[in-house]
Amino acid sequence: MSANHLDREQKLDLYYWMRLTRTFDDAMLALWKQGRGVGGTFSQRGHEAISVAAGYALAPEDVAAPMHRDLGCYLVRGLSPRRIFANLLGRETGVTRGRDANLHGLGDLSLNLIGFVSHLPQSLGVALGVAMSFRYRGEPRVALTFTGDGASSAGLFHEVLNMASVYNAPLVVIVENNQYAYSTPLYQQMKVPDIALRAQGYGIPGVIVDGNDVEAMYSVTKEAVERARGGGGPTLIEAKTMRMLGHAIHDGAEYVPRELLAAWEAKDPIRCYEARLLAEGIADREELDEIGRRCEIEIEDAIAFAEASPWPDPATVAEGVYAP
Ligand SMILES: Cc1ncc(C[n+]2csc(CCOP(=O)(O)OP(=O)(O)O)c2C)c(N)n1
Ligand SMILES: [Mg+2]
Repeated sequence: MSANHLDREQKLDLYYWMRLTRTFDDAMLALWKQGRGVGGTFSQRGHEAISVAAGYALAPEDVAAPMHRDLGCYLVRGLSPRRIFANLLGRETGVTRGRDANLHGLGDLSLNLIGFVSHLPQSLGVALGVAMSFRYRGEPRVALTFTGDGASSAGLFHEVLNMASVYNAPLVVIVENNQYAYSTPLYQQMKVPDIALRAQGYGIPGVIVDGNDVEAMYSVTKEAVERARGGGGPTLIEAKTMRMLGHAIHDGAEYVPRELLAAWEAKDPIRCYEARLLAEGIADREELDEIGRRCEIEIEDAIAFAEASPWPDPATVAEGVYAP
């Protein structure tokens, strides 16, 4: 049986984590529209298969450095919806104790999760540092990180992949090619159609995968993770998907052609996986609905917990910083 094989329980797990991510996202956007949010927030719609499968392909001892579309990875790796919602609502019980009310800063080193610092693509340099530390210490562990199509045109992307290649670092870089960087379409910021082509310039594997197909995503990520663990060096994975809503909550994305969105809507990662699970007899409609209900209950509980949580005490503002 191949290392990438998924049994029934694992398939239903992937479905559950994607549904939980979508339920969280829908509830978050609704809260913001009701004026109950704090700060800005980024929709995850369309990215669920990528972030969930990547998180699922890692071993607990591996390290993930997710970005702003990777709520699914944070959830799969063990950050509870309660702590994330409390963070979004700026409460003391959130991951950053009210310091950063966003999908940023969700790091928890006890879960081998590095918080996202917002500047793009800085997570790549951090993840490379983590991977190099594993190499120096001879630990069979892997660092995995994510970046966007836009961020992949920034200088650090090149420096990280080149250095990772030269030093054979156990690093996996996933580019979430969602066709847009803010309002800039891909073709206006690079002249090659596939970001994975860039891997050739570093002498490492560059893999293109359908980012809306959770099992394909799991398979290529798992393969890259195990290659890195076995001393085979880094892999660049380009996951093709579509950002189905605006860049962030404030952005109506009027600049995105409606036909493009309609074409991708038909490839919705969760609905497509549902159809597959049903067709393969992995689950029936009732079981999938039951998973959906579980997700609703968890997210309702997380919101209630976050809204009932205290605001941070201003007297503690200097805690958790290096130079108070
Ligand atoms: C250095 C830096 N410049 C600008 C920004 C503001 N910014 C945040 S996300 C973003 C677009 C990123 O596009 P992409 O890399 O394609 O990721 P996506 O949001 O589409 O997932 C920009 C310009 C930033 N966070 N960091
Ligand atoms: Mg993008």
